[in-house]
Amino acid sequence: MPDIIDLRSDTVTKPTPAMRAAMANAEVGDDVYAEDPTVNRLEARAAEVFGKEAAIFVPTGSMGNQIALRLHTQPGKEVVCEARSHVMDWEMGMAAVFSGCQLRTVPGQRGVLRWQDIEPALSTTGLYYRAQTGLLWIENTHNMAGGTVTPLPVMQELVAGAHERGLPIHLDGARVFNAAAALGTDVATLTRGFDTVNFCLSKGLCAPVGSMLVGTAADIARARSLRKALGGGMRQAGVLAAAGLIALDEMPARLHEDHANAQLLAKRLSGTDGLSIDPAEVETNIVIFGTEVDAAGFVTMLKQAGVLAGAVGPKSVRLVTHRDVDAAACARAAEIVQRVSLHSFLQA
Ligand code: TLP
Repeated sequence: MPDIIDLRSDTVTKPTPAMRAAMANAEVGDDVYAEDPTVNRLEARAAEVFGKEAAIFVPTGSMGNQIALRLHTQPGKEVVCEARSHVMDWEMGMAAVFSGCQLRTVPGQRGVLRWQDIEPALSTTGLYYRAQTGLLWIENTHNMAGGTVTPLPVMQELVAGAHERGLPIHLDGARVFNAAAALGTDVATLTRGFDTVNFCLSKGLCAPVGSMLVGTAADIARARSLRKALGGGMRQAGVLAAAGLIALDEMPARLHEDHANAQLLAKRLSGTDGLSIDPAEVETNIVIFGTEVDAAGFVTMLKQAGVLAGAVGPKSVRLVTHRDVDAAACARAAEIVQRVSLHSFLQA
């Protein structure tokens, strides 16, 4: 049996040896009483790194996002987001369930929304017979568009536009460190002005569990009760936060390796019969290519050949690079994808 190359997601990364050691030795307490010193340190550090007043540790990115959505809205409001954003595709309709809101989606250019795309979708006139916009929602990098990056001037334009209209703006920054690495900037600069930012420790940053929501002290204080309402009040969570601190401080510096491996994959796959991919469109660690055959069937064949990938559309397949798959394994994965493509192409 060849080794399996797992490119389904960067969520599959295992904690590093340094993380495991820190977890074993973590100082802990009951975090529902705010008595876990390691969680408290992680929250203080996250706020500092993002230049915000406060932060809260949550079990998942989905929970961080849903807490933010509830913080900024009231039932009956609209949340304007990109058409294929995670909150739309993968968060189980929770905007409606937990916050009583509906999503108004706007297609971006390869996932990137500009103010000119958003403005016509806003409803802020106060008309009594029209649901009003309550929140703007941006995703950077954009997952389903293939890890695309919203550049700094666009981020600034979105913040300015939102605030001019009196609207809060949230960033689903699950992979915001990838965006910052691709742009050669830091996350505090990239997210300046956003009312809240959610980012994940458990994706490319390799922590086993956890995300952070950062924002004002008042919002994060309210977020604590919303987290508890969702069942996210953890007890000796310092064992997780210990890994999170390493994820936050040490792992962003290596993300460019994942980006280089994604380029390697894209370049090797471009020009393969039966596949469509433009390496110039791969900006971070996510590679989405088109297939001529059914994507789910293609993914099954890939699995049999030793590569795990994800079908993200009827004819599109996603590969995500991460720390646990090095350049040699990515090169091997590219060969396998090409072989499977040729096989399915000949069969079709
Ligand atoms: N993304 C996962 C899947 O849910 C699709 C992945 O494998 O990429 N925002 C964004 C942009 C995300 O990509 C994800 C997870 C989340 C939020 C949710 O994070 P978790 O999985 O921690 O709830």
